[in-house]
Amino acid sequence: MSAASTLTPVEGIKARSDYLRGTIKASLADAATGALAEDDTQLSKFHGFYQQDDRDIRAERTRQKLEPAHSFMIRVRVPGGIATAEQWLEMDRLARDYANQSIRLTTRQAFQFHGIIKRDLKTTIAAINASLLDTIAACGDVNRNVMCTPLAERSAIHAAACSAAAAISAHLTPNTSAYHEIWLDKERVAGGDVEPIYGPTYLPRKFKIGVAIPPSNDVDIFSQDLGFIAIQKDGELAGFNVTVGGGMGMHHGEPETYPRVADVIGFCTPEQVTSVAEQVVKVQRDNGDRSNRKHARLKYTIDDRGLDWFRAELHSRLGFELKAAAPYRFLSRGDEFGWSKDQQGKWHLTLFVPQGRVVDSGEQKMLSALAAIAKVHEGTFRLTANQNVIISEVAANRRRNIERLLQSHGIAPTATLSPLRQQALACVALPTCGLAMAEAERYLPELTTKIEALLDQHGLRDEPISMRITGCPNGCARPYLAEIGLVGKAPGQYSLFLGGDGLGTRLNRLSHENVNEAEILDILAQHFAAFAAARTPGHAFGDFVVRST
Ligand code: SRM
Ligand code: SF4
Repeated sequence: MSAASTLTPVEGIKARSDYLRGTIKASLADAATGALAEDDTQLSKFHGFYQQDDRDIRAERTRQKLEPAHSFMIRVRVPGGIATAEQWLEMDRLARDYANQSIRLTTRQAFQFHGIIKRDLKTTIAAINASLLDTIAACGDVNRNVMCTPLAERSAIHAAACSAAAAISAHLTPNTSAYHEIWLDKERVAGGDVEPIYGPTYLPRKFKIGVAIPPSNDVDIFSQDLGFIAIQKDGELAGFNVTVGGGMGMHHGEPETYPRVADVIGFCTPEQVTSVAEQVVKVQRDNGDRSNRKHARLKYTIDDRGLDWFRAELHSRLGFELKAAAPYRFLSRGDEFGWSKDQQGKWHLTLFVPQGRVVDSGEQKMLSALAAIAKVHEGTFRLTANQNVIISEVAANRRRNIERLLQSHGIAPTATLSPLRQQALACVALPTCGLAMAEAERYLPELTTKIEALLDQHGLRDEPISMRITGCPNGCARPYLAEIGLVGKAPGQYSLFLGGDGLGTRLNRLSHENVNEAEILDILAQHFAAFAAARTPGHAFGDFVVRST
C-alpha cells in the first residue's frame, strides 16, 4: 500500500468516516441547502446514492447566482437482477412519488432513480429496504451489484450459477451498521463495526463481479474485475473458470489509463467460489493503488505486478491452487427478445426497453404497462445486463393477458426492430451525470435511425452489429467491447472506436478522435460499403473492420 502522505483525499474521508457514517445524518438535517457536506458526497456512494444537479439548467442557475438544482440519484442493488412483482410495484411507486417519473434499468442489472431531493432521500431508501431490496454498496469503493445471466429456471446450471452469484453478493456486503442507523433508525451496536473483508478504508476503488453462463456472455464477463464462467459437466455445474482484471474506464488523452479485457486464470469448484471472491478482493485491498484513483482498479494492480504474481498471491491466500481452466464457448451476448419456455414449463417474455428507461413516453407507456402487469403477475421480473426486462415465470394461460396489457399501453410484446437497435446500449449521460461530456441516452434513438438508413442503403439492416455510446470515456455502457463504440468528448463530438467482436472478447480500437455526427455517418458509410461488397456468410462487421484496416 502507498505511504500515508500520498494517499488520495478519498482515503482520508473513508478513514475518518467511522465506518461510513461521516456527517451524513447532519447533512440530511441541514435544511439550508439541497446539497450534502463535501465529504459526505463521497461517503453517500457507499450508501447507494450520488449528489447530482440538473445540467440542462446549470448555466442558467449560475447566471442567476443560484445554488445548482441539486437532486440525487439512488441505485438499488438487485443481485442477479431478480425482483418480485411486489418489489417492481414499489419501485414504480417510488419513481412516481419521489423521482422523475421513470426507472432506469442499468447495465449492471440494477434499478436507478433520478431527481430525488434531499428531504425525500431517507423516506425513499427506507421504502426500498422495506421492499427487501437495498442500496448499500450499490456504489462506492466496495464490491457492487453482482451480475448473473438472469434466468435461473433455464437449467440446473443456471439455478446453481445464480445462487453462487447471490452467495458472493451476500458474502461481500459491507458489515457496517452505519447504513441501518442512518436510513432505518437502528441503534448502534457496541463493537459491531468490524469489516473483516474490507477493513476500515474499504477498497482502493470500485470492484465488480459477474457470473456468466455459456453460451451467453450477456454479462460481458471480460469487463469485470472478477468473473466466474460457469462450466458444466454431464448437465450439472462442475465449477467456474475464474477471470480477473477486466475494466472499461479510461480518460481521453491519458494513455496510462485504458480499458482491459480480463484474463482467465484457472478453475474453481462451486464450493470455492466465495473464498476465491473474498481472497481476490483482499489481494486488491492490500495491493491496489491508494495514491491515484485513476490507477486504482484491479486491472492496473495486475498489469503493474504481473499475472504470475497475482496468481501466486491469490493461491497463497487461498491455501490451494486453482485448477487449469476448462474449455468453454460463448455464442451470443445480447438479449433474445420474445417468449421462451423453461424446463419447468414456465414462460418468460424478454421485453425491449428503449435505452433502458422505463417511462411513459407519448403513445408508449412502458412505466404504466409494467406496473399494470406487476399488479396481476404471479412470477418475477428479471433485469438484464443489456438494460432490458424479462417478465418471468408466466403460466402458459397467462401469456395472452400479459400481451394484452402491453398492447393496451402502446407496447409491442415482440417488436421487430433492427438488430442494431435491439442490441445498442447507451449510458445515462446528460442531464444527470456529472461526468458527461456529450449526450448518450437521449441521443441514441435518433443516431440509430440515421445509421439504420445507411445500413439499408447497403442491404445490411439485418446484420447483428453491436453499437454502444457513452457520454464520456468512463465506459458505463461498455463501449470498448462493441463493434461500433462512440465515446463523448464534447457536446456533439465523439471518439469513434471500431472493431470489437459480437461476443465481447476483444476490445475495439480508436478509429477517429473528436468527430461530429456528419463525420461519424460518413466514416461508417464507407465501412458499410466496403463490408457489403466483401463480406461472406458468418463474417461479422467488427472482424471485417479489424482485417481491413
Ligand atoms: Fe458507471 C461513474 C452510471 C455502469 C464505469 N457511472 C458513473 C456515475 C456514477 C457518474 C459519477 O461518478 O458521478 C454515473 C451516474 C450517471 C447517472 O446520472 O445515473 C454512472 N454506470 C452508470 C450506469 C447507470 C450506466 C447505465 O446507463 O446503465 C451503470 C450503473 C451500473 C450499476 O447498476 O451498478 C454504470 N460504469 C458502469 C460500467 C459497466 C459495468 O459495470 O458493467 C462501467 C465500466 C466497467 C468498469 O467499471 O470498468 C462503469 N462509471 C464507470 C466509471 C469509470 C471507472 C474507472 O475504472 O475508471 C465511472 C467514474 C468513476 O468511477 O470515477 C463511473
Ligand atoms: Fe456518465 Fe460517463 Fe458513465 Fe456515461 S459513461 S454515465 S457520461 S460517467
